[in-house]
Amino acid sequence: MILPPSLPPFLQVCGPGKAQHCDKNLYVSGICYLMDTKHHETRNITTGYQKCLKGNVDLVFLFDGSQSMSTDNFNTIKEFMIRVMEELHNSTIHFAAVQFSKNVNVAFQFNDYIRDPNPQKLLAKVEHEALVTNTFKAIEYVAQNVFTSENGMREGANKVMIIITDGEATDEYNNVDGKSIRAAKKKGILRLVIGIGHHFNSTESQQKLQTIASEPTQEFVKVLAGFEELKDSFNDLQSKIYAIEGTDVDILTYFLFISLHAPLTAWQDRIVLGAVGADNWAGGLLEQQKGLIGEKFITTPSHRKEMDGAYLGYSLAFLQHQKKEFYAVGAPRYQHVGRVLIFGARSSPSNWTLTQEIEGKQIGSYFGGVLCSVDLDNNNETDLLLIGAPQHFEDMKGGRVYVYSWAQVGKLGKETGYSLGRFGAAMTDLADINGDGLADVAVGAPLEDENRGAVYIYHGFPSHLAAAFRMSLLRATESQ
Ligand SMILES: [Ca+2]
Ligand SMILES: [Ca+2]
Repeated sequence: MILPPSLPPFLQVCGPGKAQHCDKNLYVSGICYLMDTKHHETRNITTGYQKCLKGNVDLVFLFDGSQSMSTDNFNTIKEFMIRVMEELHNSTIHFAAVQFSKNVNVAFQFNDYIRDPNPQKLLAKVEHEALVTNTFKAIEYVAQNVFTSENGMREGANKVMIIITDGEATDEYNNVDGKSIRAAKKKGILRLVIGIGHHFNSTESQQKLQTIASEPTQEFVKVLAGFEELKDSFNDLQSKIYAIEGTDVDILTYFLFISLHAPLTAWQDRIVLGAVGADNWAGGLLEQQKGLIGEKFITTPSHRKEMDGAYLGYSLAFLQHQKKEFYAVGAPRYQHVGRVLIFGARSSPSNWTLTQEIEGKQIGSYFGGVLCSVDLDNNNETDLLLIGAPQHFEDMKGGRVYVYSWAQVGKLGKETGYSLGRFGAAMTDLADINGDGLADVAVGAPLEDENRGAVYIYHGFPSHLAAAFRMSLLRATESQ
């Protein structure tokens, strides 16, 4: 449970670990409740929650059986399809599968699946054709001859074609004036493309994949470096399929996870939540807007591959500079070194634009895992942003805090060294504790002194923080 700053006159209580069941799958989507002054629940926020399994999906695997693929890799594709069907067997999804190479070979139709939905049996007789890559011919064939009611397609079902290939099409002549793709579009078939292997290293070859995928193509083309990665792409595919089930085919939404570490806070009339699991753990922020109606997802301008697994939204701080508002958002696993992204409000308060990125320096340091904004002179202008990298390690010192002051990034001073102290794992701006009118800051190092922990106090100056003095928590307790 998290008790974040509240939106008067409410009390917010959040359970970021609240899970949602979809079939046999569990999604940690989280939930927040708003309580009134008598602690009655007035409403709940289940942001990012999606109802599951609202509509039928008829899904065809159109898989490559060309010569360029080894038998092992061909079998990896078969195993992938079997896994998808097994995991999703207790759903409203029906499957068919078609191999393409020189010819189009239907492995099984929807009717076959309906009669006996046993993936192992259905794919048992599939043999690797190992000839050319007639992708366009196959797409047109499937649109016209597999997505038919005679073969078991259901009226009104969402139609999905998953095209798995390791090379570019060798039959452009089968797509004159886009006729092959047009046949699929005419039937309203959503095309997801998985391109595997070194053939797709170049931008040009990736662009060719985009010509067969649905739009927006960045959402419907997935390029994997090798066949091994196919095994790990089930969750991503599943979330895309589930998103399709309840929506128009051209709208692709995200499953949003609010992790146990997700920050949540309220400013003015907004509630902002970290959603680190969104979009393949790239993460992002969810902003519940004024009056708590509607929500906005804030992330990098377009999905960038290097954001996968970055955990954006793990930490969050609100900044004000020259009367403008900013969100500083931590992505501590960004490319393993961590990064802080700063989003600024442009034109209207809810139109957020990425304005700056502050890079971590050391692999595994969890740079940006903790953030703290400091207004030294209490004039509603943020003077410093403290960025914790609690697992930074250098010169036998464990943990480091960087000080960002709009123009530059410096380091917070600390003399003593405890290699595993995790200095910077917790930070907060305090009230003015020494009576000079300037805010002071506390930084925790919870594992110092053989896990006894210590707090460092930094007194505020007009534009910086002074050198620290250390307070051992254990001694503080003993002296009571
Ligand atoms: Ca200030
Ligand atoms: Ca002070």
